[in-house]
Amino acid sequence: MRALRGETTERPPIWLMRQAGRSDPAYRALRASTPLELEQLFRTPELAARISLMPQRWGVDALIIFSDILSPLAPMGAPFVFRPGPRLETPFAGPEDFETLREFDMAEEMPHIEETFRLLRRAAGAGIPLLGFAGAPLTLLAFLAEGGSPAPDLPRTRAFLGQYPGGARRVLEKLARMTVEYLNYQVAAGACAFQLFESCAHYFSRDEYLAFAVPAQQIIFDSLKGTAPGIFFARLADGHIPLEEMRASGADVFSIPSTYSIREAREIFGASTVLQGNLDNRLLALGSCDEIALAASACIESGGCRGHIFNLNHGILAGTPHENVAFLVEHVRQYRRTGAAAPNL
Ligand code: 1CP
Repeated sequence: MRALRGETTERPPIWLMRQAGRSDPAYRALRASTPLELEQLFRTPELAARISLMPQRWGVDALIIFSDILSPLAPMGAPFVFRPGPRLETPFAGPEDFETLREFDMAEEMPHIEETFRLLRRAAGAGIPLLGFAGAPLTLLAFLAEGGSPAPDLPRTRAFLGQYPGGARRVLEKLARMTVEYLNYQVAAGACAFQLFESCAHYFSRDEYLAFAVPAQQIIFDSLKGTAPGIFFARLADGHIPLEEMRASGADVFSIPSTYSIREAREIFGASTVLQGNLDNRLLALGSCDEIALAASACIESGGCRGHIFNLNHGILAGTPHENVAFLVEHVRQYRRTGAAAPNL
């Protein structure tokens, strides 16, 4: 929490995205022991809290709630199932499909979220920050239009945005309002900070991103100002949107790709900006421990232990050896800043 506020820390805190998925043998064993589908698992507080807690054994400094960016779309009338990737039975097409998205009451439809936070806080103890999250509206719209994980050319999403730009703006605003309520609900339930995921950003042109993604992000970060720190993650690295466009979201903290060092990113965002990142997830998957240690130390040095939260460029890749994840967390935990303390931001 001090790093989120831009303060100097002995070492950067570390947490990782999707740590419960794919690479964690404890998670895979729990999945194998329950007949529940993923979407049911998200709605089962005892198990969701147990899964959220699993990364604590590696020594991470924050725990993210086990849920999915697509979860709040179910009570809006668009239930995704995971077989294994996310799938919507009938993908949305025209404005009349998007018109059917309903507003809903968080406490009535998502009580498992509050209960999962409550159980997680009790099990984790008072000292560790809990993180909430949500998907950014344009990313959610792309999942709705494509009916699952979007392919790079986004044919159905582009058709909708191109033919019904006004309708698309209304849908994005509706998704943004829902997301504001959803994140407020998570903060009230115990989230100490939240992350907004614009995971499909790299599939859009710069013009599309500015016209459709940014206004919806702004509604969310503006509305949540003063509640809990908001981290913005946008997957930009393999697209054509410059890093500085992330700033327009109005977030407090930016999670950045590994194409820039933390120091270089500070030149773009401003010296006092709090940044999260950015070890390459491919290096974590494929590198030796020596290579991981070297790159992690360089990343820490670059962040200067001031307003820097250690993370990857994106989530942990499938097939990443569990030992590499444990090694990375331990390496960051063992790091100690040398030299005079950098001034607080
Ligand atoms: O059993 C499994 O294989 C589960 C895989 C899995 C997990 C662990 C999915 C399916 N969702 C989740 C949980 C999840 N999803 C978390 C919880 C925190 C954690 O465990 O660390 C978070 C933060 C997410 C966020 C999420 N879901 C994003 C945004 C982050 C990102 O990857 O950019 C996205 C795009 C999704 C959709 C999703 N969920 C699951 C899959 C396979 C997908 C599609 C991914 C894609 O299309 O790229």
